[in-house]
Amino acid sequence: MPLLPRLLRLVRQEASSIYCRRRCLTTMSSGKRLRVLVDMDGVIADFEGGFLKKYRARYPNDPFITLEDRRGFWVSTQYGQLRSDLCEKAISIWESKNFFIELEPLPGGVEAVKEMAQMENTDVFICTSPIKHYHHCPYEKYAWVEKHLGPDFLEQIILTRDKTVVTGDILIDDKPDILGVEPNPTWEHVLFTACHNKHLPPCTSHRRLLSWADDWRGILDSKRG
Ligand code: UMP
Ligand code: MG
Repeated sequence: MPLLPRLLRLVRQEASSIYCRRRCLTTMSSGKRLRVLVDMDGVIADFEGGFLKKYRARYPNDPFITLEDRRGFWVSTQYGQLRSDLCEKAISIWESKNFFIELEPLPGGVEAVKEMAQMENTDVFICTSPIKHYHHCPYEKYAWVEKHLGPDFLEQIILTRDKTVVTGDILIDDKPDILGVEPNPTWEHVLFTACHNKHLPPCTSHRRLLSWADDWRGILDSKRG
């Protein structure tokens, strides 16, 4: 590698390691840092909108479900109920190359996450589940974060199919039931409203964030010691 890019990389690595050490010292001295886990699909990246657009383009003669009529977290399940062959057709959309990287950001999400990351005593992680068809999805999730949140945010990505084993104070996520091997996750799940969950009855165990225009700052403040 030529000298200048190598030097730039070293400077960036060193800056990042100084930053990590500083954050670690703050945590040890006060223990007051807030750790926020932010989901990607359905929270900052428009999975449902991106799916519907590409599904209709690829299968113009097949029935589809409007976002208004979406019910239940699993798109493939609802399409399978519409007609059994549509389950596989739905899956073929998000298994395709460029599906995840081309998702549009949801309104205000990128700005909110960037603002959160600048807040004092606050650590933000993008906590997202990749699909098991791994050929494109994990790579494209990293590329999406780099494109919309910047290269420094690559440090903040947690790819996991089990979010219950990740520790944090808050998990902002559109999936109503987040289950895994840990029966008592450390985080409070704040349900982010999406087309598939907006009809669910108010649930006493979840606070909701209706959109990024809603009071996310207040929710974070409520968790600070
Ligand atoms: N997903 C499916 N099937 C569906 C809908 C979504 O496999 O019917 C995938 C896409 C994402 C993941 O990779 O589920 C959702 O991730 P989280 O937003 O829960 O992290
Ligand atoms: Mg999600």
